[in-house]
Amino acid sequence: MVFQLPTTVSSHHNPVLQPNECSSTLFQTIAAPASVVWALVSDFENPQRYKPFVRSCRIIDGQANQVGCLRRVDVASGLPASYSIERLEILDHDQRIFGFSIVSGDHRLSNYRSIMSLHPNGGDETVVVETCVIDAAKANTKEETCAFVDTIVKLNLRTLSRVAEDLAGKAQQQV
Ligand code: A8S
Repeated sequence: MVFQLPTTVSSHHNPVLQPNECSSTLFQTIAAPASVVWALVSDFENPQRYKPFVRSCRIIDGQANQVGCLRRVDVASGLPASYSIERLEILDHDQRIFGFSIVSGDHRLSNYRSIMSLHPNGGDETVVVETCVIDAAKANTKEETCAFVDTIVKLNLRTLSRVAEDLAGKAQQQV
């Protein structure tokens, strides 16, 4: 089935870019209901549930899962960074839209922000769309920065798919 992005979210996935910014939009189809996928995506306090590089996470400012709160994410060793401070920007439970930005850390990603939207796609299938925008000014080249971010986001989405499908399968067995 060809997926048509609803107009209600199209502006989130077609950002207007400054000359020093790059963006990418990735799609992932998941064989699990949107409610199951949303439970994972919207849990700002626990990105390690589906992000394979995240070692631990804790809320360091504000109330968990309230827009404006900050989390500290510690990542696995072997990566070019060890931690990242991130702000919850959008949490729309009705439209299933989630957004966060990276505000600091010991990495070279400058002004990174990401928006994910979830779309039920018939049956028990969900399409996840993630768009991230990043400032390439301070980092290496635009292409290198984008390729690095793309690799991580792709892996996150693939893991999200596996974890959500696992959860959905287990829920079925209990019926
Ligand atoms: C996300 C997206 C990204 C996370 C990157 C791009 C990161 O957590 C990792 C390595 C880094 O060098 C930067 O959705 C940073 O989490 C895995 C620590 C921010």
